[in-house]
Amino acid sequence: MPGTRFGPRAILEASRQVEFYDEELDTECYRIGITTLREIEVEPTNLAVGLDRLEEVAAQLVNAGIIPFTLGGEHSLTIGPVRALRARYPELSVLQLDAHLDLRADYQGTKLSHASVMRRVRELKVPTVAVGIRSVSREEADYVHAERAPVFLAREIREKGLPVDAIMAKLRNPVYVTIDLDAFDPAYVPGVGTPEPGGLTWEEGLKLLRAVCERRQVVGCDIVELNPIPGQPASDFFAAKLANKMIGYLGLSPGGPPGKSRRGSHR
Ligand SMILES: [Mn+2]
Repeated sequence: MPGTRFGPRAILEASRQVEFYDEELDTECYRIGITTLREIEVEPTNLAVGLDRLEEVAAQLVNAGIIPFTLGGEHSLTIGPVRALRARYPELSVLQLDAHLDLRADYQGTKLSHASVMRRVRELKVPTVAVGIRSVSREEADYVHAERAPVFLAREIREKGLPVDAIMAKLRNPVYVTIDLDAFDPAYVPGVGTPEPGGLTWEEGLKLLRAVCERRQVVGCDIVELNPIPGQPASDFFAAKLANKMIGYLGLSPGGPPGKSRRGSHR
């Protein structure tokens, strides 16, 4: 379903309804220090230029000690900030929450497709760890097998619970977190480009995101693939609240937010 270009605006609109105070963290998440940049204009006919621009902006933020947090938009955008962070952190790895592996060599005639973004990330020698997967092509299955890429299937998480320690063991430091909203069950987030049944719960997602922020330095993240459904704001609000939660968890990262001393009030 097309329409993810309306995602970022819908998240910002919905964010007005999110409580500042977070009962889990006993803090107002924004106090970590946040600012919202203007939308980056991307010509649909020239995605490569838009991604270069996004990389450029992310690099400026990273050099200024700021964590780039990108709202999408198509999952293809992830390559921009990851390129910028890879240049700064050679040990970077990526935690991917997603229904799909996005590991195709190319898709519909382009290498910059949302369906091949993680393949592009791995070509930068950045290891990726995929969680929530439940839709895989034969090509991707073969690739995962050959590359021994770590994949945590949604079905196994449903049966045995979320293996937080096993997931964390696959991640180096620092970490970039990419959240494709279709990782979550469409019962929670029906407004995505490609809804797939059998996804993660809200609680599982938060548990994993908190764990990665507590145990690794998270240097960048994104929330992508929101495709707002007019008159049905649940998905938009889900994404906005998730962004707020993630901002709160970033304050738990070892060393805290870059450029600032760690706040002592977190539990
Ligand atoms: Mn994806």
